[in-house]
Amino acid sequence: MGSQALPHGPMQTLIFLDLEATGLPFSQPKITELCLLAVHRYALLNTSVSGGKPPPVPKPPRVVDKLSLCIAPGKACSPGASEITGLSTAELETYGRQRFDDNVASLLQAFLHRQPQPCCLVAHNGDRYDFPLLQVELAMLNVTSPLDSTFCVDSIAALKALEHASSPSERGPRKSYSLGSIYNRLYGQPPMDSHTAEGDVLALLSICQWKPEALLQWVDKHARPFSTTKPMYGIAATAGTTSPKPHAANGSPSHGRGRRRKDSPQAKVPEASSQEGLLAPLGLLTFLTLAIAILYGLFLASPGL
Ligand code: DCM
Ligand code: MG
Repeated sequence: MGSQALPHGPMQTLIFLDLEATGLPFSQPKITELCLLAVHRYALLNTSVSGGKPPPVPKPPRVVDKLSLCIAPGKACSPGASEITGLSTAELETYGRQRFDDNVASLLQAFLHRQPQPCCLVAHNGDRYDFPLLQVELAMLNVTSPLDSTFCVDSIAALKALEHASSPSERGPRKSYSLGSIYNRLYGQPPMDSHTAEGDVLALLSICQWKPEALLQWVDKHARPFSTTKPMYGIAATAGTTSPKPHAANGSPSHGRGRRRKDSPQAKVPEASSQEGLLAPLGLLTFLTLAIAILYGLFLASPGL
């Protein structure tokens, strides 16, 4: 592909990302763990792709940067989330893990600044889950987003395109594009340490190493600015002191993995403000009517008439 045509140029660093959180069915998840794995595009291209059916799981590049943090979410984990992630709010607090605070933003900033630019975050189902969730956690802080000049792509879309290109005429039952299913399809075995942020990030790296050249071409073409990501939910209800960001209330926030709840407190925000908008002109109209009535009364009572 002609990378010269790209407005941002080829992505120099891919940062594989995975978040664990307090979980469904709660509508406003909070992050319990995050892992970022930064890989230079040439390190990814240098993957030795061996034959075999199924091929062996590729070795991860030797030169990578990794940031993995456990985070106290400040609310309960759903039993299901605790079960699959092995994380509970009580344990995270007992072991002194801190909230998603300004220090996390600074760590992200420092981590990103160490990478050759431009950088692109890659997350599986990132468009619907990881990116909006990370965006809302960052929006709750009083800091400039460390991800303002970073790009992002969803690896589900990438792997769909790559698998389709590799066997375009394949027919059969609808395939699952979950991380575990793709991994199993490509390498004939389940990934290790599923639902830990680091385990999922390593599995994601492995599926992206399946066809590194095609993957990078796809990423360069589809990378979008992270700043275009809408927060997963409005922040007024959760962050008492933080004022809501306009795009959180006006956008169409999604909740959890593909779920939407129309009865969330955020959905009521625009209704409330439109009522307030009506009250002001009504008050003015009442005041003017009264003023005219008084003036008319004075006019009639005036002795000169
Ligand atoms: N999650 C959940 N129930 C599931 C799958 C996921 O509650 N069946 C939530 C909790 C996980 C988060 O989504 O921490 C991220 O999912 P994953 O571990 O697949 O990255
Ligand atoms: Mg995960």
